[in-house]
This record gives sequence, structure tokens and C-alpha cells, in this order.
Amino acid sequence: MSIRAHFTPAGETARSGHDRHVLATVTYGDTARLTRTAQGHPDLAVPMTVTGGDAFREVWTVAGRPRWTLREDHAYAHDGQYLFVAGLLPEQGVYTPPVRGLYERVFALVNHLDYQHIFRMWNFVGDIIGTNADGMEIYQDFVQGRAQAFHTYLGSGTAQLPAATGIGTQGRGIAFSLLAVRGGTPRHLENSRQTAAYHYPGRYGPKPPSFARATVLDDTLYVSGTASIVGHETVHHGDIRRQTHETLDNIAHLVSRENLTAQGVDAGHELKNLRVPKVYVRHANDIPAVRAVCEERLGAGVEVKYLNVAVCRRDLLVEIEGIVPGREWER
Ligand code: 3EB
Repeated sequence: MSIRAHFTPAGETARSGHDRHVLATVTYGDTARLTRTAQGHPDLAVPMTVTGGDAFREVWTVAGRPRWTLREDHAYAHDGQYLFVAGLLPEQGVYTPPVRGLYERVFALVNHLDYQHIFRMWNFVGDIIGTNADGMEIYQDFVQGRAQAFHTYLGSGTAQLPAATGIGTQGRGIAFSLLAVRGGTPRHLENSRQTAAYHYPGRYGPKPPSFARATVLDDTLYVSGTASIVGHETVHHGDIRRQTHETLDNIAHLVSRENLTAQGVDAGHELKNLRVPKVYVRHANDIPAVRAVCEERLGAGVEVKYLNVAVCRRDLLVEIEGIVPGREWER
């Protein structure tokens, strides 16, 4: 039985559907906080909507009945097959040590709870292209702490790094969420149009980012945050329409039969199969142009959420993620 996601307005109680249970929710709105809702499940709130009025929730549902726990700086929910963990780190002068500390504790928790594989992660980094107390870019400061924690958890290999999103917020401090599975075998995938992020050259920072371009689990494909990067370089500087098209070209190739079969995955998808897409746009006044491109290429049948945040490189104007569901999800 698979894990699934859908969107609901933030003001409404998260609904689970027939024979399913809410594992956890992520609220995209105007505040940062980690709580348990009246229903009992954890909710991570991150500030990034365009206006206060259009807050929404991403609702994760599972087949089993979840157990829920809220601690000081993290919360988790699990049903025996899937585990959700979220964490919140307040604003700091330097992030490498506290990010390393929190991520290491959480990865140890994933192991302790006996979920073998992290298959998707989101990293919400406030003031992402700002500068920390030592003069280092906050994204690079974050990336370094995360790399140290993954090294502790996985060793020096890259084959188990999960699909991820790394994105700004409208606040300060860092939040994350992750999904892990018990008994499943996720496969982490790359995109032949792009350099693996963990092989980015040193000019982007002292440590390369720890993530894969996508993860496939039970024939569902989790597409990482994707931007207008070819090889390792940003393309179409200053051109929002071209950056949006290039980003979608990257996703289209990532999910294509050509890219998947080359990595031993017997599947092939199209952009129009992308569900629960989230589109992160640096400049709010670019959203109409981004929306026009996305509606044309993703199709009219899918609800696309637009968020207004900085992306991790100064020259990136847009980042897009989503999920291509497997057969069971669509039932
Ligand atoms: C990129 O392709 C754009 O640091 O977790 C995308 C997805 C990006 C995840 C991360 C960063 C991250 O490099 C940025």
C-alpha cells in the first residue's frame, strides 16, 4: 500500500479518504512552526505563500494507523511502513554544526525506528542566499552540515542519497521534512542532462549538495526540486520564461523512458503525468509568466501550487518539483 499526497486549503481539516489515515501534513503559509493538529498528526508550517490568503496543506496519507510524536525540535509519524519526520532549527549565526547535529539525531531516529531507507527530503532554508556570521552563504553553510550528517548516516557513498528539495523561505532559520520506508527498496536516479549534484564542482561551495535528481519507490517517481541547470551551470540568466521551459525540459527528460531505462528502471513518463507539483518562484511578479508556461506544459487537469521564495543560486528564478504516481496511487 503506497503513501500518497494531495493538497487541501490550510483552513480545512486534512481528510484521509476511504481506508486511509493522515500521516502528517506540511502547511505552506505565512509562519514557521512545528505542532500537532487537533487530529493529532504532526504539521510542519513553512512561510512561503504569495499572499496570506492562499495557504494550503500537503497531506500525506497511508494505509496503516499512524503513531504520532512531537518533541522539542522535531516531530514524527509512522504506520509501520512509512515514516515522516520534520524538524525546525531557529535562526543561528552559523548553521553547519546545528544542522549536522539535528540531521544526525534524526537519521539515528530513522534507524532506531527501523525504517531502512530515506526516499524523499525537503530542506527549507531561510535567507538562503544571505550571508552567515562568518561571511559564508547560508545555503553553503547548510549544505556543509547536511553533508557531514549524511556522511555519518551513510558513509562516503552517494548511491543512497535521496531525492530532495532545497529552497528558500520567507522567514529565518531552517526546517526540513523527510519520508522513509520500511521493507521497500527505493532507487535513487540521476538526470543525464545534469551533473549529479553530489559531483558539482567546488566553485559552488566547499561541499557539494547531498541529493539525487529523483527517487523511484513502488513505481512512484519522486522528482526533486529541479531548476534551469544544464550540466552544473545555470542557463538563461534573467529570462524567466526560458528558465521555466528549461526546468520543465529537465523534468521531462528525467522521467523519460530514455533516462529511466539507462538506469535500469523499466518505465517512461511524460510531463503531463506530474502530480502535486509545486513551483517556487523568486519574484512574485514573474508568477503569471511561469503559470502560463506550466499550464501549457503540465496540462490543465493538474492543480499547480505557486510559492514565492528565493532559490539557492542568485541566478535561478524558478524551481519545480512533483510526483509521478505509480499504478496503485491512481486507483
Ligand atoms: C539544483 O539543481 C537546484 O540542496 O537539497 C534542488 C534540489 C536544489 C535540492 C538541495 C537544491 C537541493 O542544484 C537546487
